[in-house]
Amino acid sequence: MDLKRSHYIGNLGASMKGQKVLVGGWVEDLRELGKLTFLTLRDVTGVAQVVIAGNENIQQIKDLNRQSVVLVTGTIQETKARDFAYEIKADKIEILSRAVHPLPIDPIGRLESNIDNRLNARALDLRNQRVASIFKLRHHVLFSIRKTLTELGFIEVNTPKIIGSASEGGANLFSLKYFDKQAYLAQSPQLYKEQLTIGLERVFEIASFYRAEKSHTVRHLTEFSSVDIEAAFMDYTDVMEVLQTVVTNVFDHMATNCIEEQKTLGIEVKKPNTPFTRITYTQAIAELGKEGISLELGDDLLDSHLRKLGEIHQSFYFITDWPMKLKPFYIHEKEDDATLSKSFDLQYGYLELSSGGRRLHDPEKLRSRLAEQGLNPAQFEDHLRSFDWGMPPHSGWGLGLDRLMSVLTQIDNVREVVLYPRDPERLFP
Ligand code: AMO
Repeated sequence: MDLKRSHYIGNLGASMKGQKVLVGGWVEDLRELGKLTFLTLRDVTGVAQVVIAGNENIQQIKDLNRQSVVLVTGTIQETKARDFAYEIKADKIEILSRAVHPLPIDPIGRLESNIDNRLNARALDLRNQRVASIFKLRHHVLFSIRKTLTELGFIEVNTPKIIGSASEGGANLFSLKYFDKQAYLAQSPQLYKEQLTIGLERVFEIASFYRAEKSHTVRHLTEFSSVDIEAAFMDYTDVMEVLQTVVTNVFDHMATNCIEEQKTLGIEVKKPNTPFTRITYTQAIAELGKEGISLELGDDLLDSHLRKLGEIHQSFYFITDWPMKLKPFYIHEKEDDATLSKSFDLQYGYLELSSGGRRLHDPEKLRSRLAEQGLNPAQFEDHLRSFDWGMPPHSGWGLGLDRLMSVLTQIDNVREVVLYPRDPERLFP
């Protein structure tokens, strides 16, 4: 049996009339019409109509279920079908794999399935073109982000996910037994990416990170994908520029490379205006005050507050200069007001997409900040050591890829844009 296909379906066309082809894929539909059977065949690039005549061939596919895998040898010919520009007249059909019915979901989407059933049968769910388009888009987004950061001089790195002590403080850590030791799953590459600036200056990582948060929202997962950068000799405003470029380049890339996917998803991405609006935390508090939400300086912005701000600022915007007390130990204070920090969040409406800032690079300051936040500096000694080896001033950010995908696809639930999402309830498949 020859498994080599001569073409992807996406590369076939009406201009190839008379040409012999060998195509393979999944049976999307099968209809008998008099002496002919029409088979709709889909591969990852597209869909084609196959016409089957002749007793032997028809007999062979008589009990064939949809979503079975077949190889078709045939000839391109004109068609009368409205939905197709050509059809393939089958000479030979080989059944490679039979789908067992009933299937757990209808991947074509004629019968609506709820998200839980779909995620339980995720591999099959991907046969739905809408779902497949999300992940084709995701691939393009990753490609664009890698391209932009590489062009800006960032080097892609891989840091450990099994770690011996917390990177972001003690809360929300998954712990695991590491032989006879205690280990944790990394919450972020924060400490590693900072250390790497002393040798590589500009680094980025795209990876999964883990948070043991029992959050049941459409934007939280226990395993999420993060794009992280860290850059020596950059201040927080410089890395905000980098973030804006990364995001707007994704829009440009999608506009030229993801036209089909946008059509399938029924969306049309529009490049956001630049520069992204910047408001300080203090301004945000004032804006909320005008809306009748009175907050003290220093209060955190809760979901309801961010929703109100999201009504005022509907696209991408930065909230900068957060109070130091709301920020992690590694964030640098502002020179002119030590109660405020050189930090920012990138928002899309109510949704926080990224946070970042300038980091402390003075080990003594870092030690006292750890202690102030109730963390034990002794547990960070491996990290603090590197600050004695020539630590440059540096800044960076972490961007939630799943949340960005949810913005780009205009799909609220991050579970839809992650292949096998993990949340407090979901550990399988
Ligand atoms: P932070 O904790 O704000 O910052 O995370 C950065 C971004 O990651 C995404 N994110 C999540 N997405 C889905 N589910 C989650 N549970 C989840 N947690 C976080 C968000 C968020 O904005 N080390 C810093 C970044 C830095 O300063 O470089 C950090 O981890 O989009």
